[in-house]
Amino acid sequence: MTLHTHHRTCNICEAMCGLVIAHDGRDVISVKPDPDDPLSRGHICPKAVALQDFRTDPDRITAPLLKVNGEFRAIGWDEALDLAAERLRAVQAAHGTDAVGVYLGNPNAHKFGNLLNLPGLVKALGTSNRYSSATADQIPHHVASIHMLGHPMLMPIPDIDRTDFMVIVGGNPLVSNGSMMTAPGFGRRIDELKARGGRVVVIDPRRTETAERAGEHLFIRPETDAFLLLAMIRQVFEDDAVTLRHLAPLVDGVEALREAVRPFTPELAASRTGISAEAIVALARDLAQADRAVVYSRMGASTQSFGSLCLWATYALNILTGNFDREGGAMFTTPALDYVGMTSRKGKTRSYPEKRSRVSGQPLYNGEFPVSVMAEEMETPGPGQIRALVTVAGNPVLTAPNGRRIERALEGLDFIMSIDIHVNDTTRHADLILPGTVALEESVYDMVFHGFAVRNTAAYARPIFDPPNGNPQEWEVIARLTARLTGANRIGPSPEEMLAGLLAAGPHADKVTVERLLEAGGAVDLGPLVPNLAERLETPDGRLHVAPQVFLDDLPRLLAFRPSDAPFIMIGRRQVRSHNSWTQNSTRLVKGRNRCTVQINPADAARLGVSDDAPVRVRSRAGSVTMPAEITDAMAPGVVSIPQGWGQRHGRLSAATQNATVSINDLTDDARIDPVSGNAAFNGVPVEIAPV
Ligand SMILES: Nc1nc2c(c(=O)[nH]1)N[C@H]1C(S)=C(S)[C@@H](COP(=O)(O)OP(=O)(O)OC[C@H]3O[C@@H](n4cnc5c(=O)[nH]c(N)nc54)[C@H](O)[C@@H]3O)O[C@H]1N2
Ligand SMILES: Nc1nc2c(c(=O)[nH]1)N[C@H]1C(S)=C(S)[C@@H](COP(=O)(O)OP(=O)(O)OC[C@H]3O[C@@H](n4cnc5c(=O)[nH]c(N)nc54)[C@H](O)[C@@H]3O)O[C@H]1N2
Ligand code: SF4
Ligand SMILES: [Mo]
Repeated sequence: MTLHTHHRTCNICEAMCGLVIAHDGRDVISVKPDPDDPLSRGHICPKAVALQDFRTDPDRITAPLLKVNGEFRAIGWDEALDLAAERLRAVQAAHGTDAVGVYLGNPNAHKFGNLLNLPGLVKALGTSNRYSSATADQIPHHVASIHMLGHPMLMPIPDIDRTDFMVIVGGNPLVSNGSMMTAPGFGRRIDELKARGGRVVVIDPRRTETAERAGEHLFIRPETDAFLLLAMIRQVFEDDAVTLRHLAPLVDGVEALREAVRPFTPELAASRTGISAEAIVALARDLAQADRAVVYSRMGASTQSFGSLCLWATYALNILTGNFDREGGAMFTTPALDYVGMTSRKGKTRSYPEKRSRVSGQPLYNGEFPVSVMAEEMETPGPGQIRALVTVAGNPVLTAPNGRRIERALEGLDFIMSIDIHVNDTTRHADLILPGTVALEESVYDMVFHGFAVRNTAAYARPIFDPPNGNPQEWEVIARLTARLTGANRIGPSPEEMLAGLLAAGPHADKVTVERLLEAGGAVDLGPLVPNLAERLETPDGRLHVAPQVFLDDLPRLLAFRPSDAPFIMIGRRQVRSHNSWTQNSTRLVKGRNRCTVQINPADAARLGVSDDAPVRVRSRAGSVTMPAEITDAMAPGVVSIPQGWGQRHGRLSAATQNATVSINDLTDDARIDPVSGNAAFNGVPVEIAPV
């Protein structure tokens, strides 16, 4: 047996950990962290070891499956691709191009072959009914970037390795390994920050793993973060502590911002957030006085009713305190494959939102509608109604708000086709499933997350194994389907050829080529983030906008906010040993106790007469579930937390967990959105709880 050593980036989550994989050409022998990786520095999590399980998963789809009389049966590739193109075109011929909807799931963001080929497929379909996990997850970030910086993907990234003071609002990077902030080994990064004499303060209705490690935590009532952030901005003005530094010549709107935040006194914020006015003032002062500081907001701040206001206020705080585009603050990457540069909007005036949805008029940004409107767009008759759906690596029945409604809507469609590795709660409704390929069968270059990383690096690796059954790689499935739709007689260049061209056009073309990355084995270091906003800024007028009207217009809605009188407010959480809805088939990840519990504060549990591990019924406007309670003082009183990603109801995907789990999205409500972005408010759901 010959042992081979293979370096590659793990592409399950955004952290991009460097792996060293030993294999014999047939099987993986070991998966170890790469201590020399300049970004992950020897960090991995348990999911990396499971990469081999996704390949050998006995429940994986390994041939195209066609549903005949309610049962899936394997068919050949040519038949499958012809049929897919024929059926999709037939629906469009009968009902118009928008009658085909497209949903692109989260794994696509991590698969560069898909990222390079999906735009062609979407263009061939020509539909405006487009959705993705990104429109479940992060529209407020894009909306803030569009209106303030001019480009949806130009993201301010916390320079955690050089900051002295970090405020984390609604993110749990110790578990998630960071999002819109690729920062593998976050725990070590917190420890190093503290060892430099710095501080990390976590704002969260749950005392999270990150809060424990940081050592400083403030409980906040769900969905009230905008009050806190705007009161902090007000305090910075009040203290005359605004310092724009090198950005002063670029910034517009400071006076408008000062006016806009006037009503947000520390006292008002205290009454809404549950954090004392003194603590709010102190937090603002500590932030303004720290030499290098940064505020970072994620899921808890963005997937809630005031998500856009939270992200705007987060950017604004970093700008006003002189921490934008500056070492130790919020900075901008210079990735070797520069997606922002490739899709530059400099000098182009556009109006936003680009469009509004047909049924409820929700905004469209970046060419994709919020997933919160997907069900109504399938259910509501009329021109433009979705009558057929294409999903690629997605599972909206478990991951979109009010997933049961999506499931019912799927049952009414004329045709569904999916590219996936599993029959899951969504693809089981498909008429046709084309098998995708998994990480170790594909080459890997991270097109998206280098753009969000706390350090500039680049890495590329080729596949280790061939796909099963002589199947094509997933990018090729997408390309071949596209060719069937357009009538082209050949497919375009391979992802590797495209990558070579894109790297050659990027800012590190002298150092980073496909050959050099292959030679290097692991990741190549391109250094820490550097101040570059003056060149990166993409607004049509070349200015940095700190008070765009779209956010100011939403402030009356915030001021009108009153705490819900529901007995409990539900929020979500992530867990180290699962990734969204699809890693639950790896026994090594799911074994052990049932982690799908509703966490509840001891005083609340006592009041309800609920004991630890006892089943409770959780009910919302959208639905109800029964699950075990987990009593913990990590929860703020009146708030309960349910993990996302569970509730697999079909096939071995559910059996493998050995436990009856529930989907949080049976409870979330597609009517609860942030109207500025249309993003679902997954957090802050009013619920009732009763023992069963
Ligand atoms: N309540 C609540 N809901 C949430 C969230 C939350 O925090 N709370 N989080 C939201 C967020 S941030 C996200 S990103 C979304 C995720 O939402 P989705 O993208 O819809 O869900 P995933 O679980 O990532 O599903 C991915 C699907 O891809 C398939 N898959 C995995 N790997 C591959 C592959 O290599 N190729 C192919 N073709 N298929 C593959 C899996 O079988 C799975 O069916 O969920 C959102 N939903
Ligand atoms: N292990 C693991 N890692 C993952 C994933 C996974 O499923 N598993 N998913 C990946 C994906 S797709 C994403 S998008 C990222 C997400 O990365 P994160 O945003 O870091 O992930 P979450 O754990 O959802 O963190 C959200 C936090 O917000 C808190 N919260 C809820 N509501 C509120 C509120 O109103 N205000 C405040 N201040 N906080 C609130 C929750 O208690 C929780 O701690 O993680 C990625 N990494
Ligand atoms: S943290 Fe993310 S990238 Fe790193 S090993 Fe785990 S799943 Fe892979
Ligand atoms: Mo996500």
